[in-house]
Amino acid sequence: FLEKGEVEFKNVSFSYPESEVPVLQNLSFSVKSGETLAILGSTGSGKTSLFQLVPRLYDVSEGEVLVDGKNVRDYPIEALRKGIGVVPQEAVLFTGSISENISWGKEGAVQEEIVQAAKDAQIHETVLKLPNQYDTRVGQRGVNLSGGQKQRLSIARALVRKPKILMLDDSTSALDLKTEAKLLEALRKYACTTFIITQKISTAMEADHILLLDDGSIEAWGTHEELLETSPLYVKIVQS
Ligand code: DUT
Ligand code: MG
Repeated sequence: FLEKGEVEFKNVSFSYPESEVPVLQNLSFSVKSGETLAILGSTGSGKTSLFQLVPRLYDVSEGEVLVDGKNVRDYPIEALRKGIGVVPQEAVLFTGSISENISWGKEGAVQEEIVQAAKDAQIHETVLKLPNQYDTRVGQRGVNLSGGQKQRLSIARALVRKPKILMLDDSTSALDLKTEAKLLEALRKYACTTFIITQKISTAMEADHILLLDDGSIEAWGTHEELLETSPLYVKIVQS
C-alpha cells in the first residue's frame, strides 16, 4: 500500500477543527524508510495530535505531510490506513476472540501470521496461559486483561498487517524494560519506519532521532547524545 514508508513534515501547523488554538506550530522534519523516531514531550504538548496527521485522522491546517515524497492528501485513504499501523494511546479490544482481535482489519490473516505477530508483540506467552488460548474471548463478558496485555494485543494487531509505518502512542508505557527491549528487538525484522511516543529515555536512546515537543513546537531534534549537548529541556528530562 505504501512504497517505503518515508515521512516528511514540511512547515506543518495544526489546530483542531472546533478550535482556533494552534496545537502544532511550524513543524519540519523527515524520517527515512526503516528509521525510528522517538517523540517526547510533556502532557498536552501535541504528540498524539502529530501522529494523527500521518494516517489523516485529521488534516493539517497549514503545511504538508508527505509519505514517500507524496502529499498524504493525494493517497487513497485506504492506502494510508492499510500501510500505517497506528497503536492508539488507549488500547481498544473488541468483543471476540484473541485471534479475532489481532486479525481485525486484516482480512484473510492465517493463524500462523497471528501467532507470529503475537510473539513479536510479546503477548504469545500470556495467550498460551489463557483458558482457550487464541480462542479465548476478550472484551465484554470475556477474560480481563491488564493494561499492558491490552497494549501488546493492540501492537500485535498492527504488526499482523506488516505496516510500512508503525506508530506507537505510548504503547509500551505499561511494559517492564526487559519486555520492551524484546519488543523493540522483534520490531527490527519488520523494517518499518517507526514513530514511538514515549516517556522513557531508555526507549528514546535507541531511536535514530528524537523529537522533543514543547507546547506544539519542536524544542529539539537529534540523537540522544546531540540533545544532551543542545537541549537544556532534554537534559532536565534525563535528570528527572
Ligand atoms: N486537543 C484538542 N482536541 C482534541 C485533542 C486534543 O483540542 O481532540 C488539545 C489538547 C492539548 C493539545 O490539543 O492542548 C495537544 O493534545 P495531544 O493529545 O496531542 O497531547 P499529547 O502530547 O499527546 O498529551 P498526552 O501526553 O497527555 O497524551
Ligand atoms: Mg497523547
